[in-house]
Amino acid sequence: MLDYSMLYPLNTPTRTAMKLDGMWKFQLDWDDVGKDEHWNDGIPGHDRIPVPASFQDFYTEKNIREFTGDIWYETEVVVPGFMKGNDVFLRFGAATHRASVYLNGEFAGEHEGGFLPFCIDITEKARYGETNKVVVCVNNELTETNIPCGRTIVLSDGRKMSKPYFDFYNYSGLQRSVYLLSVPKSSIFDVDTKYLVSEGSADIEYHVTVKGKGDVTLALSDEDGRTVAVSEGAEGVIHLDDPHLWQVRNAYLYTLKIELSDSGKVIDSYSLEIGIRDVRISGKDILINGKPVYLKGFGKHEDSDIVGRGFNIGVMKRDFELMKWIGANSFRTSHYPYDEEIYRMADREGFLIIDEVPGVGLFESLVNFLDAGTGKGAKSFFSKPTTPILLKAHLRAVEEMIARDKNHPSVIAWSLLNEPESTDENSVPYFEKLFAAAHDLDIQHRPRTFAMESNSSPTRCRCHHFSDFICLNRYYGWYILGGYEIVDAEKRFRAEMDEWKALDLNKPFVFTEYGADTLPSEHKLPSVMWSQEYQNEVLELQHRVFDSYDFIRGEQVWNFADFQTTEGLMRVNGNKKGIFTRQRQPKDVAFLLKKRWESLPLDYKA
Ligand code: GCB
Repeated sequence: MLDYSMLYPLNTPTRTAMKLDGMWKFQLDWDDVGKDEHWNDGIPGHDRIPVPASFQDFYTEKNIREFTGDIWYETEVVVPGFMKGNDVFLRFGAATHRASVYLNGEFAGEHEGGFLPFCIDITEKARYGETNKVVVCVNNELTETNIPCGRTIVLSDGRKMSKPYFDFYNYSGLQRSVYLLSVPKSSIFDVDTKYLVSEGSADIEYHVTVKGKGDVTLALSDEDGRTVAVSEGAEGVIHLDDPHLWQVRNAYLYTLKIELSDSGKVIDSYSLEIGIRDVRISGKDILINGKPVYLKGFGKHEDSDIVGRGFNIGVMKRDFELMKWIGANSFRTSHYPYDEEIYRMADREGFLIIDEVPGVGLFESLVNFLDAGTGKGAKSFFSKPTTPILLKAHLRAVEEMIARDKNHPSVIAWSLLNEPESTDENSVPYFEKLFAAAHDLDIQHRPRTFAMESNSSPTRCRCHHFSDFICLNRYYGWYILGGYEIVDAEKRFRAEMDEWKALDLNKPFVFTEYGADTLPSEHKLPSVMWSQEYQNEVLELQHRVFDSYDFIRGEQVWNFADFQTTEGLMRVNGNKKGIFTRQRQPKDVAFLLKKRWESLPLDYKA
């Protein structure tokens, strides 16, 4: 079990969550001297930078944008006197990829892994009623012992450089909100919920984990604030007749208010928004509340102008409006868990999420999106001496992701890896442990999967049997047989799908990636690769094939929007496979998708 609570930070009658966002002092550690020179006592310089944000895109100097190493932040916080007697934490939404935290010069804690929250306990170290100095040393170096995988090289002038084994820019820093959090000594530490939906009623099973002691009571209220059920005890089942179910694109959220009391006095209270729904795979069907669902949507990224991967509430709103406009019902959090606000919004809007851990780059290649399709670059990734260390970090991220996201009705599945080298014999024991952990950590036992690249073909992939539904990333007509050869791309694609069909897995298949790079400036008749016309042709080809196989139960196009990557021959200032531009305006293909998705019924092919 994690030693801190992953509950979303809320202000309640017993808890205080103060956002520390704003302009923080900022210093890059060019000469790697920060620790020796005791920057933990206070960082040098006068520069200030917004938190949350990626640090890279504010500056005009390339050396700053490409900086790899220790990135220091500092702020001051008054810890109010009323917090004394409570447990007090600094809660970081994420620090990419690892961080050490100091309070008033003293080391307070650290965390590895760049896309999930962590709490640093400052109860003992805080000066109550006074100003406290918070210093954070974030490090953004990529390694093969942490996810996402990559390496860090040293250039001839001594500078370090990030070499990701994945296709998104290594944005880093404090990219999500930071909170000062005060929680009672005895508190509600965690809650698990599970739903059994039947005709005209539902059972809500709950387990509350308490730190310290107290009596647990619960009250469930509907969207009008009316209490519809109450319960007592840390574990139990709430029965509801005629429940409002949480449905795809038609959400209904109840509020579960949990109180912890001692001798009749409330000592902690926490409210969770829940949606009553169950998720199951049965044969080729993905079932939500027993009804088959066809997934339509996107692989996304957290990525936008200026703030990079920093959470941007305005961009989030725009993205949901565009997804509604185009008729989507789902997305995958490729290739890392997103900011918690995004799941809360998906809960409210009725979108389905395939939640992905940052298990990307487990295929040693600097252009793995290209090499993966050809088999080039495969080097037995899971056979390295460092694999056990990587697995430990990976399992930890799975635990943190599930602890954080398990109560979101929008989250319908866990994706445990993206495009790993699952052709390596040694991938099998690695996958076994990941998939078992995901099963054990989630009382809802949501379906588990991983996204497979082309090299993981029906005959060569050794791990697809672990997946409860199969996710394929395929680029027929782009990396494979693009341009005038597209006619053969369709044949090759159908041949692969026939092989999958012959295996008769009796599982749903979802395309978690397909698409073509497209410059919004390019129109060409007849089409050429990179033109808007060609993007339409590639998607039409893919859709023809999808429509021919009844076991294909979802399509999530790559990508929702153009996004930043490392510079290189294959990327024109980023990946341009967006259906929307990075500024969130439609390319021509958006209208093609809108027409298709608005016409496909939710239970398509069932
Ligand atoms: C993939 C990767 C994704 C890349 C994409 C591409 O297979 O999963 O991260 O961005 O291909 O566009 O090459």
